[in-house]
Amino acid sequence: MTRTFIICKPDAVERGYVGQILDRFERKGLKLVAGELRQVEEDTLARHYAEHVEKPFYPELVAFMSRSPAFVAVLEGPQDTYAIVRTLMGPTNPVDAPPGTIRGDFGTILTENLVHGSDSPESAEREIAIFFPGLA
Ligand code: 3AN
Repeated sequence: MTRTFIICKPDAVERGYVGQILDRFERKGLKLVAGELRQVEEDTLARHYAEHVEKPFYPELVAFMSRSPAFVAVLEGPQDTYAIVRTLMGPTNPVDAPPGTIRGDFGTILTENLVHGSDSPESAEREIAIFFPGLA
């Protein structure tokens, strides 16, 4: 089995889409192995988004991600779970996200794009260790 890390971001919680987002992953055949509604603090975001800390959009990203609780979770599937999740999410920019994907169906804004999913097995391992150290 392989695991990946997801975040239903504050916009998804505020708009009431967490259930529908999890439903898509579960219908696909992925299993929820951990999950919690959690206020994500700035120092945790700096670790999670280490590759973006110097980017011009980082302050806006942190302000958004910490404005209200997010639903953080770990999903499990037989193989390539991170890639399956990324396919269901759609591209980062909702402008490019096709209908049928989470971002394509629910999103219009680049920063407020509803969901995060680890972008590789290595990222999944690193991010699970940050958010669910007991699972690592
Ligand atoms: P993804 O979430 O698709 O893996 P990343 O890791 O490149 O995308 O970006 C992390 C988050 O940062 C995105 N989900 C989005 O909210 C925000 N972001 C990425 N690029 C930009 C950008 N050019 N302008 C504003 N926000 C951005």
